[in-house]
Amino acid sequence: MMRQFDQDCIFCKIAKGDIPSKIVYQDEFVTAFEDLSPVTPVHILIIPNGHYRDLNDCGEDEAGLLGHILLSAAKIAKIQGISDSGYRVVANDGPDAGQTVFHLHFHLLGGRPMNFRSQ
Ligand code: IU
Repeated sequence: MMRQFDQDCIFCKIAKGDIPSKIVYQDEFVTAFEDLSPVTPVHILIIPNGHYRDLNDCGEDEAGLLGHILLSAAKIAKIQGISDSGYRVVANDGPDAGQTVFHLHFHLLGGRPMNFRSQ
């Protein structure tokens, strides 16, 4: 069962289309849009359409949804032309990771070489 819309959440509004964004992929379960402050040439955010705060807010019921998000990341990477050059999928969960928006999201990063230990 998909979680409900949170009227105070900016990413819920983006998924619903109430706030404009550059959506690059959308289906029944997820929405993917360009990050407003990209750190790499390709920087897409992939979010579940339902509201989950972070990974801690997910349980076994979300196993399928989380798998779908990762498969969507691979699909979007292909659409963006970074499948072969490579890409990173990152979730910042909680304060030490620097999470700033509390609607679960995965960063799809690519288009240039990245160093895991410096960023
Ligand atoms: P976080 O650190 O994983 O929580 O990053 C949130 C990201 O959401 C960050 O890269 C922002 O640039 C991005 N973002 C956005 O693209 N559009 C928005 O309206 C808001 C944040 I608020």
